[in-house]
Amino acid sequence: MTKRHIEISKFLSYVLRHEPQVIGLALDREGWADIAALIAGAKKTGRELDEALIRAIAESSDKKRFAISEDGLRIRAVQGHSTGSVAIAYVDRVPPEFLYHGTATHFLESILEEGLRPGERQYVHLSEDVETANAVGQRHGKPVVLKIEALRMHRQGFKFFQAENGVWLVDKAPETFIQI
Ligand code: HQG
Repeated sequence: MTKRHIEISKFLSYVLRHEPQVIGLALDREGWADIAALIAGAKKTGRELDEALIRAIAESSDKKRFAISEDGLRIRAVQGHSTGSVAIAYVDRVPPEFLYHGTATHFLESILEEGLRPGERQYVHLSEDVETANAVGQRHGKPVVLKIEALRMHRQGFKFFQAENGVWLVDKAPETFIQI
């Protein structure tokens, strides 16, 4: 990934997860955007993209953030959405006994009081390994990894989903299921 690739990857995350309207892009309920429309919209903001570049970024994305449709015409972010126009019909799955959530120490007090909330996004994001969670936490400050009793939550009726890239999603995680 070159610096330019990273910058474009962030731009793709922004329009495919959060603000498609800033480039006049339409996402369907499953989050798919027409690649030709994405290229045309990006051009209006001064970004010269092409199909090969978009494909290269999707394929080299460290977290496999994006998926390209089988016919090669559409692209979507596989998770991380905040836009209300997208409601991906994830299939619910039985989670492993524990999942991890990386956050920053300055959020701890509030999290231990009210549990994990999705914030701007549609879901709380969890990972299967501590390393990933730690990296996610670092984005916000001094990282701390929380251990979530996912299977116990599931047994009590919470639905868990897993995106194509392995990230686990849940509506919320009450404090009683959180260990530091
Ligand atoms: C925190 C990245 C106070 C939460 C990553 C987090 C991830 C609370 C922040 C994906 C809280 C929200 C998502 C509460 C939660 N009180 N703070 N009750 N409940 N929080 O960015 O999980 O690289 O929306 O702990 O890999 O950090 O973009 O969520 O610190 O999978 O592909 O509120 O984004 O993926 O922050 O990150 P975010 P996140 P990408």
